[in-house]
Amino acid sequence: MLSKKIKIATIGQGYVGLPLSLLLCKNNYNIHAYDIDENLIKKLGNGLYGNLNENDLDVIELYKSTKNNKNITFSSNLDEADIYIVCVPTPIKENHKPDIDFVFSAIYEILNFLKDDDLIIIESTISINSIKKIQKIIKAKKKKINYSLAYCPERVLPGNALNEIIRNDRIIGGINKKSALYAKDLYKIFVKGQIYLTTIEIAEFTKLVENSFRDVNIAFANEVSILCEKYNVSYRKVIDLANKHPRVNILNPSIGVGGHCIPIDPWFLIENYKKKISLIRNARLVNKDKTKIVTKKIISKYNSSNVCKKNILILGLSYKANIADLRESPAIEIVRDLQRHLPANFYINDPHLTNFKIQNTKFCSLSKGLKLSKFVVILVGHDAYLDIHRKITKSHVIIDESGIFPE
Ligand code: SAJ
Repeated sequence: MLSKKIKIATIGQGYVGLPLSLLLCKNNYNIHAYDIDENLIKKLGNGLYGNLNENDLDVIELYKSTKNNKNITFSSNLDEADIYIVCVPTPIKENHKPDIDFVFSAIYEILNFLKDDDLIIIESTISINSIKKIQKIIKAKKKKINYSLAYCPERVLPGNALNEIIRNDRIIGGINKKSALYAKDLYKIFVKGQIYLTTIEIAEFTKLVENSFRDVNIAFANEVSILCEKYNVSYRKVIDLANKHPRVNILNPSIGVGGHCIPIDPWFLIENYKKKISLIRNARLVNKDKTKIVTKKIISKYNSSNVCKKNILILGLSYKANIADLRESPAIEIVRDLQRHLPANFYINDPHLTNFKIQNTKFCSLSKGLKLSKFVVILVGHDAYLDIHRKITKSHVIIDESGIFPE
């Protein structure tokens, strides 16, 4: 059992870092919750839960119950600790090159405090061999320090964060056995799933392979839907029946793949072999292309439709159903493209979004939108639209790209 005297600094209070800080605090550990975003820290210090997804109600509850706890300090300055956990974003650059500068910056900050026997954990998604680069940075500045370093990639599903942080199995790669075992002691505090210890390289690969697997499988579903539509056959029925086979499990076709992870991590994985590796690269392109195909289809249906086309109602804007997260949302791309091509007023409904604006569009309630617009496009299958077929009239044209509207 890890001593309660240990001080833990979490770096990055996003959808991974904040629940982690709160969980450790709830377990009576002393947490220094650090983020460079001063506004976010002000919010968190003032009882507002920052960037949390409204669907992660359990995280919000946990925040409310821990915010006055003396064991947690929200700060925009890093402080000295015994364990540092890095949970910062790692985007890609324009040319699909991984950008892990935030991780390196975090390491440089940690170096100001690093002492013997400290543990550094990286949870952020990183490219292969990043940990080796981190070791070099540390060696160059603090050659004599005897530290531990582990890679424990996050597996949190936005919209179900707390549950997954606690219940999912975890992979821990250590630069040596001592590092892996120390990190395991930390995760044992709150992880109810299995904890598997391995090498750094295997852990680096595993994280990227998980998300690439999902991307490739979504691409397969998207290609099936494209093919079925060419033959005017219901892809939903085909996939439903194919999935009755005991070894077939096709995912859901969509308007494309959004979020901060799945559209990005395959590029991390194939970073140095883009020309040699075809399936993973092509899956990425299939999923990107699906968004364009959907846009073209909507434009063509709009042009051939006879209903009043003054107003268009778009249902759903987030990157997937039932969350308020807009990162890399294909729906936003589609709306912007439609605006360029169609001479209509755009009304948008998304029950999960407040305070979000797209230029030259109006947000409205579902009932108002249905009153104003006869041409309706469902982009994201939020549960709130499950009974939409009961709310529309014969004068509406529904283009359903979410698979929620009864066939
Ligand atoms: N999607 C489909 N069809 C499907 C399932 C998803 O088109 O059948 C689309 C969604 O609409 C969305 C995108 O894929 O646009 C990604 O959604 P998701 O639910 O598959 O995944 P994320 O990005 O929310 O979270 C993923 C998870 N990874 C895996 O399931 C392998 C999560 O466990 C990771 O922790 C997270 O990435 C991450 O941070 O890496």
